Amino acid sequence: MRIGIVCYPTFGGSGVLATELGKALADEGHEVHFITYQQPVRLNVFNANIFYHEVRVPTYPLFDYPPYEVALASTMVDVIMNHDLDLLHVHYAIPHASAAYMAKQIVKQKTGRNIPVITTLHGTDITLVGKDKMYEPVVTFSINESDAITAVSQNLKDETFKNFAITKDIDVIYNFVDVTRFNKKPIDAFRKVIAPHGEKILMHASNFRKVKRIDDVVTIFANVRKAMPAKLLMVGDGPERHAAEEQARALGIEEDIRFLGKQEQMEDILAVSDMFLLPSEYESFGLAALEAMAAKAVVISTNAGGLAEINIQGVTGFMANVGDTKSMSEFAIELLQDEERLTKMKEAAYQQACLFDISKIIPVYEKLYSRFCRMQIS
Ligand code: GMT
Repeated sequence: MRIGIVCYPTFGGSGVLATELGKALADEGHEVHFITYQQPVRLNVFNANIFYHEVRVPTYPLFDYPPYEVALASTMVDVIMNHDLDLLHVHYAIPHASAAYMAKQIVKQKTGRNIPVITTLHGTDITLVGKDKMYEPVVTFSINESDAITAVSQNLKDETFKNFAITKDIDVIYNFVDVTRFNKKPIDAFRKVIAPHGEKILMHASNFRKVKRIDDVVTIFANVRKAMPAKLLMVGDGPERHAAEEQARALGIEEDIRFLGKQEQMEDILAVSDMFLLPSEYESFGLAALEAMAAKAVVISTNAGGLAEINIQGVTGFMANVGDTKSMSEFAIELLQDEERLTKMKEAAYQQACLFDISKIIPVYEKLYSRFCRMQIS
């Protein structure tokens, strides 16, 4: 098939997932066309089946707000027509689903072809931004106009029905991870630099937005650090990073925390990590936690959103209510001090990640696509 993939090209989970999906589909022999405003960060391979189309947004002094959605829809039309796409798969509803609707109508008018549009909902497009009344009518309309809607967890499906007047069914297709990529041997030299005295290594990775509760990450680590020698790796960047650095200094633990910024080689960093902290206010799924589990790190998280669909209490890690840093710290300390249990839970985390292996999820997307193969002529 010839598949168009539209996503955010950044480090966020939706862009990562969409890029990994496109790469895997290309490996399966499909022709994949990425349509984004920048080369996606995980699109770091050469594959003859992968094409990249940059959305260029012409500016003009009149435009206080350059009309990205118009440029995106026009690029979609161009790619659909010139590369004879079979379908468009858009990730994150805003503004991708509405731009796809516009592109679909234009292609229909020009050629009579009805290009199928699949919209995958990822989380904040539904639970945070999409609900805003400045976006909601367009989000509801364009989701309903999609030929198929998928959500990355049961929780996100439920939230979508709760918050929007959706008239179609939503398929839950879980996010995935390539376990062979993440199940790597730790690089000894790297571990020694981070934890020269064999300290336990904890890690957090995100876009450092409010929803991630970065202050809770630092609080949990500070409690762990009081109980035992340990190091914390903070991967990613965003609005809450500065406050977290200040908090670390105020608590006197700045020497034990390394802020690594945005990183592409997540598998190398995860390979040296014992524990992954994700005390988010909400996660539709928590792809970063799944990647950590594939690298045999246990997960200490909240039980918000879809996290309970991947992190199993007492088996792959621990969960507590949002803001309950006391319980999360106690769980973390107890586990890090019990080597035998930690090893057992790391293995269980890996086994759980295997249930979400890329090899299990790609065929589900292919099956979904095949449902729309014959709806080309209206
Ligand atoms: O976590 C973020 O804020 C980024 C966001 C995104 O859209 O890139 O992540 C969302 O999609 C990921 C991939 O499906 C999920 O794993 C994350 O849980 C979800 N984030 C939230 O729901 C807050």
